[in-house]
Amino acid sequence: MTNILIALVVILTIAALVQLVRVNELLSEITDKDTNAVTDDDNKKNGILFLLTIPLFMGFVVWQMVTWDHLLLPPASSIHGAEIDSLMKVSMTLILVVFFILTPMLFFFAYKYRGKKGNTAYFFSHNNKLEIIWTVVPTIILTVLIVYGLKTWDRAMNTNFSDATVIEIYSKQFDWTARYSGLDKVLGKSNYRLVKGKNVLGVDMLDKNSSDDMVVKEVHLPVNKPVLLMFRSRDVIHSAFLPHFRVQMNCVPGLSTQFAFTPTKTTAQMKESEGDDFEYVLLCNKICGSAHFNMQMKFIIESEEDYNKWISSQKTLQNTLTLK
Ligand SMILES: [Cu+2]
Repeated sequence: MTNILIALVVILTIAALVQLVRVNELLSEITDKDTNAVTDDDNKKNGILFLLTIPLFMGFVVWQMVTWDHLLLPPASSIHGAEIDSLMKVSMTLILVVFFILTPMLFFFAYKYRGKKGNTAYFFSHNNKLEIIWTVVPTIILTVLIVYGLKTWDRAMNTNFSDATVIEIYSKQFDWTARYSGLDKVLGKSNYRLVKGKNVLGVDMLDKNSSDDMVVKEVHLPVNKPVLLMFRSRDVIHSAFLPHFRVQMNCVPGLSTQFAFTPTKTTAQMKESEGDDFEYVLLCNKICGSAHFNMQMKFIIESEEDYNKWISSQKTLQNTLTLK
């Protein structure tokens, strides 16, 4: 029923528009005037509308920035994240300065140089000085930004993780599972063919590195210690996203990807500044299916002492898979 009503409204609107055009044509025949001709008066009205757009539009932009500022992420909780934040700040400042100068100019010129009978445009074919300025200035600014961006990217992706805690992050529709590499810091081999019963990650228990691995549903990490996350996917492409640490990496079936970073603030510290219900969370940032929105896992950053207490209370795979 609703669809029929919508179709009816669309048809009637089109019919009304056609009739309006027809009326316009008849009018111009009766009065012998071209009703479509643009007059000075029309140009002036449009020019004033352009002028009014400047305070209204710019005011709306500023209002949005102030009103929705609290929805932005808090400052990064990782070493490389702070550098990414600085890069973002520099880029946004440049963009906003240019935006706030150029946009009012655009609308003001539309008003100032509006059409007027008898007005002709000033003609010049070439200006070397202008061309040099609008080529050289953006080139320098963009080169600086790109080199700065590449260096930040390089430092974020090429960290020293030789003494990092190694954790596998395993994704499937629609949840995450983590596997700690245990005392040997080496993850046991795995194969999707071995996924069966309790062995949800398909860990190869014949590999000697597997026995001390620990499978958990909540990741704990010591603060200020590097961690290396190794991603795997069982079914489709997922994207591991840890917004507070500025970490994101695709999880691709059949391909191993990784990301190393160092958390700098504990969950308790974040609760102090962001409120009691704050939690670090790992989200999926690739629309991977119907329950994609609910694909998340808690990350807890704590003191080394608390972390050691927690990790020593976890069961190894040797205990959970082989004893039964
Ligand atoms: Cu997903």
